[in-house]
Amino acid sequence: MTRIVLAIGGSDPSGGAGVQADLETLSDLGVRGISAITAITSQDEESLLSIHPTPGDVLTQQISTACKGEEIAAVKVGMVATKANARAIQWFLKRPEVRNVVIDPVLHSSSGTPLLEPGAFNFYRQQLLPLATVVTPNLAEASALAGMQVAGLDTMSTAAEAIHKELSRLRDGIGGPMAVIVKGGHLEGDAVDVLFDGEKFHSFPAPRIEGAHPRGTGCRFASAIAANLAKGEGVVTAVSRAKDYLAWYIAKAGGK
Ligand code: PXL
Repeated sequence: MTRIVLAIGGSDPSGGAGVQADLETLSDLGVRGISAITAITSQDEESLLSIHPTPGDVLTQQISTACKGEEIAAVKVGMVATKANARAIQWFLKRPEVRNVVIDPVLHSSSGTPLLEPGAFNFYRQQLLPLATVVTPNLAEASALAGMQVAGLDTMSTAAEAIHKELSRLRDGIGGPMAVIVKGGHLEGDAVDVLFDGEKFHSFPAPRIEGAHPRGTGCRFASAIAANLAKGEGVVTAVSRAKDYLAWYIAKAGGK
């Protein structure tokens, strides 16, 4: 049976990032992707021209209709855009049957444009993120979430533990394992990611692939984790295989 993964995020018409990249990844990994759009963006490799958020009730309708009668094996959340959307997603993630939730805490585009309205940050962090099974901040997002400068392996571990601690405290009766993985893709040298699952640290080193810097690697990484969780893999295996997928994707995009 083909597993179904719901991708919630922004539309990127160029297909480099956003829900289009999510659906491509899910298809590559042999699961069926369904989707709900939080914002319509106009962008390509060079620039982000506009962002038009979806009203919260329209997002709720999309999620309800996409999931009607379906068994959802995993959910991936990317760009959320507004507080109204964060509320709509929170409502959905609190359903008892929802499991395997991967949240990529997208705060800014690669060019620095906010992809979450600043007034929504506290709600997002306190009400939405604790509903995740896996959270995948990059260095800048980990810095914002942990309230510290994250710039190397030591600080990545400290931040992963601090974010995990805060989210565990806020989980308020939500069971099941939770992991925070801080992505080191923007560091010099090897692309090492650091995961903390509440008990142990795991590091995922990967040689840097020179020559290619495709957009949307964060979207694809989180979607690949969601696809692997949907197939029944544990978190560490799901992340490790998502790294393999990303290496393949970056090499295909022109890396060496
Ligand atoms: O990679 C973050 C991201 C997520 N979702 C959308 C985006 C971007 C980055 O530009 O445009 C829609």
